Order: sequence, then C-alpha cells, then structure tokens
Amino acid sequence: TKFTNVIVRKPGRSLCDGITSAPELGQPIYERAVEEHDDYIAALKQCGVEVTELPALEAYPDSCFVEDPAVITRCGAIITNPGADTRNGEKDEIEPTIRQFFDDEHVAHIVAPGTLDGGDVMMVGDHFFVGRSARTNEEGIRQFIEILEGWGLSGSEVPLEEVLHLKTGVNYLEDGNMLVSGEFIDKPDFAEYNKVIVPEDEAYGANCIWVNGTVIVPEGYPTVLKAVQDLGYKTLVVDTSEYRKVDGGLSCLSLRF
Ligand code: CIR
Repeated sequence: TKFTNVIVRKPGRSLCDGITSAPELGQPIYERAVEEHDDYIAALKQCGVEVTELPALEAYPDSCFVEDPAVITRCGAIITNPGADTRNGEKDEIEPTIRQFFDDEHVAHIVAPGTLDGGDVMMVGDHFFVGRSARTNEEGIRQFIEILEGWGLSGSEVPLEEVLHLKTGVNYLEDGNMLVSGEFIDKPDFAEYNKVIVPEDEAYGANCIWVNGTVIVPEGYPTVLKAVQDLGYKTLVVDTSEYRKVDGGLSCLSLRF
C-alpha cells in the first residue's frame, strides 16, 4: 500500500454541536479544533501525500469526519449512506470531490435501506472488515461486499457491541500489525494478525493511522506511542483532543488513497 492523496474537510463552528456520546468532556473549542486540524494536515504532508482541503460546511456539524461518507479502495470509491440522520447529506457534499479522482465506472453507492459509515470499514490489503454497528446495518454491509467483490476485493462483517465505529477500537498498521482494544482483543476475525493490545485507559489511542510507513498517533497515549515505535515505525504525534469530545479520532478526519 502507498497513499498519494488525502481528502480532509475543515471543521466549522458547528462542530460544537457534533454528535457525542461523551457530553461530560465538554464542547469542542472551535479555534483550538482549527489549530489541531492544521497540525493534522502538516503531519499528513510530512508523509508525502497530496492533501485536498475542502471548505467547512456549517450545515453539517460532523462533516470534518470525511471518513464516514465515503470509502476509497485501490479499485474505486464507494459513496456511503451514513447512518446518522444529521450526517446523511454529507454524502452529496463529498461526491463531487471523489469524482475528481475517479470516473463513473469506479464510483459506487450504498443505497437505502442499507446504511454504512466509512468509520466501520478497515482495509487490510484487499480485504475489508466492516463493523455492524448502530450506523452500519446488515443491508449496507451486503451491498458493500457485493461492490467489493465486483472489483475483485473482499469483505467480511464484524459485529460491534460497545464502540461507535469499528476503527474506534481496531486499526491496521500494515505489515501484519494491528492495534486492538476492548471488545476487539479476542475477536476471532483478527486472530491471525500481530495484535498490539491497547490498555483500557488508552483506548482512544487505538485509532492511529499508517501513512506510507509513518504512523500518526494521537497525543497523550504513551503506551500506544511506545508500542508503535517498538514495532519499528516512524511516528508523528498530533493532538486531536477537541475532536475526541465529539467521538472523532485521527482516522475519521481524512480519506487516504
Ligand atoms: C459522529 O458521531 O458521527 C461524529 N461525532 C464522530 C464520527 C467519528 N468518525 C469515525 O469514527 N469514523
């Protein structure tokens, strides 16, 4: 795998009204969120990718989490049908940008009654694990796997019990290495990988991203950082604490392809 492009979207002031399961963390501070976003883009650029930065969309508080309305594979892009009502329209906002990179035969869609959030999709080579969650349903997964198979790729379902999205708790770092936390530690689906177990008190740190040999790790998770460095990866640390307040992690903030 080698990524050449990344798509991000600036947060809007409405980020403060993003969906959250953790209101006790308080609302994101917009100015700080913008700084963190700038640092995130700078880290990506250090990994040798071209970054396409889309403008903020105030009508969609969670629209900076571009990973959810689309999934991009090496064979084509899939526009999803996001499972949260306030986010569903994000798919129409991202599609024109996706079409700048892919022609018609290489753009597919998840359609109602199927729902799917890209945060539930984890790419491991040519196989895609798909979390069945509050956002991603059985029909969405069925359509998704059908599209993948049409492109010579494969997919399989992973039922979730606790976390929002699959990648909230498990992330693939390439080279057989996988960061796993909580409910994913013992799942048979991931038995064949070199699992790095993320301790419960650093669970948010399980959401790291591999970009061309460098792993970007969220700031404040020292056990995770050390484990990733011990695997031999170069690391970059980025603070995403404002996004954490609305359940967002490092991976959600970009589409990498
Ligand atoms: C949401 O609940 O949809 C947003 N507040 C957070 C989305 C995070 N995205 C992701 O994990 N892929």
